[in-house]
Amino acid sequence: IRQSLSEKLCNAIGDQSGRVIITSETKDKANNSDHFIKNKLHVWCRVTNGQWDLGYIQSISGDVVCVMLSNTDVIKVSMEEIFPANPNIFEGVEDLIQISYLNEPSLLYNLRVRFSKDLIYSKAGPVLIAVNPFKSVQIYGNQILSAYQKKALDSPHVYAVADAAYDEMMREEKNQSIIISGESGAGKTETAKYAIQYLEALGGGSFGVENEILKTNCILEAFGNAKTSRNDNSSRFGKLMEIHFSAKGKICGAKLETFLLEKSRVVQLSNGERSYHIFYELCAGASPILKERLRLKAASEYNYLNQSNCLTIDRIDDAYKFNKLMEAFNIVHIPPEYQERAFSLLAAVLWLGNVSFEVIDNENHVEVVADEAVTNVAMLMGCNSEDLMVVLSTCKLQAGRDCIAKRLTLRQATDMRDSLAKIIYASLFNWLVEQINTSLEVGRLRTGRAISILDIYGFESFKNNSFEQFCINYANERLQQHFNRHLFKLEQEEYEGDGIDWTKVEFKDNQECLNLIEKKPIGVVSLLDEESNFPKATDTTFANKLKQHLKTNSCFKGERGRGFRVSHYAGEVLYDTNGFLEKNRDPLHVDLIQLLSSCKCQLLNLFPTKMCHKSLNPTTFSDSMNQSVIRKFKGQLFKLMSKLEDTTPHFIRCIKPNLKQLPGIYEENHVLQQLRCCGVLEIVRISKSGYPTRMTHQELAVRFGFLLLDTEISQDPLSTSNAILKQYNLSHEMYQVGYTKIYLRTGQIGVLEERRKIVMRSILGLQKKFRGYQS
Ligand code: AD9
Ligand code: MG
Repeated sequence: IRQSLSEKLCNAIGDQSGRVIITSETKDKANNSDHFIKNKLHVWCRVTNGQWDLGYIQSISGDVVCVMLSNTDVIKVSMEEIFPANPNIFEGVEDLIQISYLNEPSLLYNLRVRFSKDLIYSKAGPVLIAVNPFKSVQIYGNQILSAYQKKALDSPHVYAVADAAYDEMMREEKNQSIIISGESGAGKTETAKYAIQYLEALGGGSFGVENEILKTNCILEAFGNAKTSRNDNSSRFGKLMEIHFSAKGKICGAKLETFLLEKSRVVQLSNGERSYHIFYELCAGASPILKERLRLKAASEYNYLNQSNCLTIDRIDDAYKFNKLMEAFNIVHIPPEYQERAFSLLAAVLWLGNVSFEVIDNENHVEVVADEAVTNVAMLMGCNSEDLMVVLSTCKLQAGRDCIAKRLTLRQATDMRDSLAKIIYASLFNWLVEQINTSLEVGRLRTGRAISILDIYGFESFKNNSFEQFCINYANERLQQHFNRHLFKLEQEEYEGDGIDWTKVEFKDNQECLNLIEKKPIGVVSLLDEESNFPKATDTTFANKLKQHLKTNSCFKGERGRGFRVSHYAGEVLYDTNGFLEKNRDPLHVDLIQLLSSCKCQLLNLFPTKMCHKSLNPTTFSDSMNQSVIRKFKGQLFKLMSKLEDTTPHFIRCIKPNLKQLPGIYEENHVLQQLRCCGVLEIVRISKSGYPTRMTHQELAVRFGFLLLDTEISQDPLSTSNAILKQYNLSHEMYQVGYTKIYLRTGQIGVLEERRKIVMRSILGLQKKFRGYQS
């Protein structure tokens, strides 16, 4: 059926790659409209609102095609707007490479058909596509999990990806990675959890840590996730979970690495967004005794939380989540007294936001209003409230040998207060990660076997985009390059290097955008650092520098004032440089450090950090050995990428079907944009025409060469391989012979193995007969 339909369509309208081609023959046929209409060619047709509809070609005149749509309307469109549609038997296939006519509407339709049946997973060659269902789907849990484990199920699933990674790790003794990407709200964090769930079930049983890994997620999400306008549970940090396995394949430990937490969220929120979940969970779920001890009020009483007109999330019970968090704390062995210290610090942060200032002179200098807010902060931090008030309203200046105190203006004092809140929160987050790591490290052995699961914050484009979005999108560009390198570049380079016939598949390279960001000496990162080191620089001078130096890069567009645009792989983003310099410098005021080290109990016990050992000479310095935030982040990303390069990657691409975060809605244009930016069509094309199995000539000869006659075994490996393939009667389109390897199309290794088995069986049969004859 497939062949006859193919021939029919190819003759008249399309080529295998999907773009409609009108050959002279088809033009002749077009003139003979009777014939054409009789054939009623089935096509996808782009209708006025940009959507695709199925229809039948009625006639063709020049470049204009008349198509009868499914609702019987007849429209005229240009050739550019139609693509051959696939016969029904290809509807909703598991792997997009099975689609006969590859084009965007066919891919979109195939995923839509699957999505409507709750088949949220599909394959695009080696990549798993996961379309977020935004509802609970009955495809997880022990039964399904064990079916994948027993290989009784093999349809596309995150479990199948985890299973393949595990098998490969055990077989090849090579570290693996599961790299999950997609825009904000596409489902990365959920997918990562299912992958971990599978590995926990597969590798459980010996060391006991396996139950802890998933539980740590609950803690990390409480402290590192928040509601944004894109996702009610948006990760505001990146994480790499490395799970270690013993030689027998049992989980023997895990290590968590996190990347750049969005600190600004603690003090500043956009309308409709929330701060970190933990604040609301604590306010809603703390017991009356704990509330009393923390002087805790309702979330609505705190300025840091009530500024955005959003205190709750639909269908989320913060108090219930708080109880779950307490359970998780116990599972990872955080002792109750430390739990309470952590809660005290959270309450201190909340009360800090309520600390207010009174202007006392014409120059806008302030003093702290001595109310319950400031006394509560001091009590919760374990410091003297007088000292706290001094630190929040003055700064010490070195004048020769003397140190004089200077009053702060309202703006400076507010910044100082917010800065303290951010330090406390970020340190608390880092401390938690340390606690989790200590707990997960039990039994960690250096076996060389590990699977790393990467879940970072997805690509973001808001109405207002600042330094945080810049960092998040930069990380996504790096990840996209890793994806491109493995799926397009390395694969094709291997074909070309080994001298096989190969028509290059073009893909959207994002090198130009990465150059814009990180090229030395002039890229956004280095210009940002340069300006950050220059005391007189402002966000406007920074924006001007960008415009002056980067205008030749095609991914850059300067805007009036402080804005600039970047064409990212996933779309264009307009950034506002307001706050870039300050956030990049991330100054840590000496007075704050001194205050923190004076705190009697909680803080110092919790954070024996490097910050206390630093020289106290300069009045401010940046976090972590004077490195700017972006430089440190860039360093982390480079380290991450080189770590991933040492693993065999398994890619999962999450797709967000609609912006409303609702089930059952499949917005074609939005899905298409995501499929385009990660090059799904091109991946399918490469996989379809590519050669996923490869063996060296030597390997081929050892496994399949036993049938060759001596005369056919040549010194030249190429000729030996050719002789073997001839013996096994493999058709020419199914393989290519390279200088060093033989390249086989999908499924061909199975054909070879099957033929080998038949030959082996008949040889054994002959031997038996021969022996019988002899005896
Ligand atoms: V972000 O970049 O951290 O802002 P993610 O991580 O890509 O984003 P997340 O995993 O948080 O998105 O998914 C968003 C929401 O989609 C979840 O809170 C779930 O409500 C929903 N979701 C995602 N995947 C699934 C799933 N497999 N089944 C059911 C899902 N719901
Ligand atoms: Mg996430």
